[in-house]
Amino acid sequence: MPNLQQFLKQLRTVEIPRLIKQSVSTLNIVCGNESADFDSVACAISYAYFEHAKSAQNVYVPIINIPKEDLMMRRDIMFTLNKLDISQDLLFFREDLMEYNKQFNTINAVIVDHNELPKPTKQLITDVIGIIDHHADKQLYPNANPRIITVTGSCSSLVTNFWSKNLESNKYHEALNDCAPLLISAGLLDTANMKYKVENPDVEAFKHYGDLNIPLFTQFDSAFRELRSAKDNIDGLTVKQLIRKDYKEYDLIPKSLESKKLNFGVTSIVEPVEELFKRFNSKDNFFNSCYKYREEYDLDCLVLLTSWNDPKEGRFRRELIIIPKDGLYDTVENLCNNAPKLELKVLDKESQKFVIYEQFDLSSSRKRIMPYLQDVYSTI
Ligand SMILES: [Mn+2]
Repeated sequence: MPNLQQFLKQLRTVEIPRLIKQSVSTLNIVCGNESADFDSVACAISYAYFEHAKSAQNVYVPIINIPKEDLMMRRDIMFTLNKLDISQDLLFFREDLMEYNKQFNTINAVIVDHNELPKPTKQLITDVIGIIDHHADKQLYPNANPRIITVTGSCSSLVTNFWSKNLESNKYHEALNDCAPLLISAGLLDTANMKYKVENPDVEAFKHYGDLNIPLFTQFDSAFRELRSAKDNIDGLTVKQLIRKDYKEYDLIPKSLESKKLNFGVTSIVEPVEELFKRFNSKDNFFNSCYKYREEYDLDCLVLLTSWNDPKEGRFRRELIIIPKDGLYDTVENLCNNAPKLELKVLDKESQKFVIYEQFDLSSSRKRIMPYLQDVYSTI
């Protein structure tokens, strides 16, 4: 069996050209979500590799659902890929998916770490044939097989556990040994070194990892420290890169058809806005870049979700910053005013431009905030 690096190389240079040459009409892909965080990348690549371990005839192309140039901002992912000697050129991105969409009649996708196709790729994919995910179930694609949607800290744990049950033991262990650095990294980051949001499937997956002979990753404490500092390193990024580093778009659907559907771009950032103002020279500079981004991506509102450990106060903190476009400021501010669960308190605002809230509900990250705001928007 080829190692992970060889597998990826063969896909691009041998397997996909062979399908095209033989005029095969269907391509199978495994697609992570459009934030392309470590979990999504690890799940997509590992799932495809396990399929190959099951049968060399099974061609599944793992897609990282962002433009290729956006990967370098995810320094945690780059860290582990470097250790595996996998360069960006061996991976598959949204550009590749757009190509395959032209070359194949049908694109069937196993989607991992999400359970609804995101806007940017919806029109590129014919059908969803499998789902493994840990987000709230949108009840779509009832015929997907597998269709596993379970609460876990990390979706990577579900991928590991699924294949442990669906692959012969020796094949499973051989393949796991090769993709475990990806799965372990995702698991450690998603659970803060198995201390946070840990559920039974995570515990089960980490039992599998513990026996592997890859000390760089199975010494979990040191691996987590290195990954975390790589992930939080935002030095040298532009505001646009910072926004795109961990980013998702959402449509908020209104209660009545007279109201407007809102297109939100939502990014998670690891520093408070005060630090970002300093980092990008001034508050004005920073916000001007944000306005520019909102225009470029044609958003109704850009939302920044910051979170950090505040050493002065000795606690974890969150902020939520709304930057609505002209004419929608009142609508979005009203939405936040009707979201008591988030415990928002205004820190600073400039009418018709932005509001900076501190968010005292610390348990809600983007994964919970956005479905909640959707609920609120559909009732006001
Ligand atoms: Mn995830």
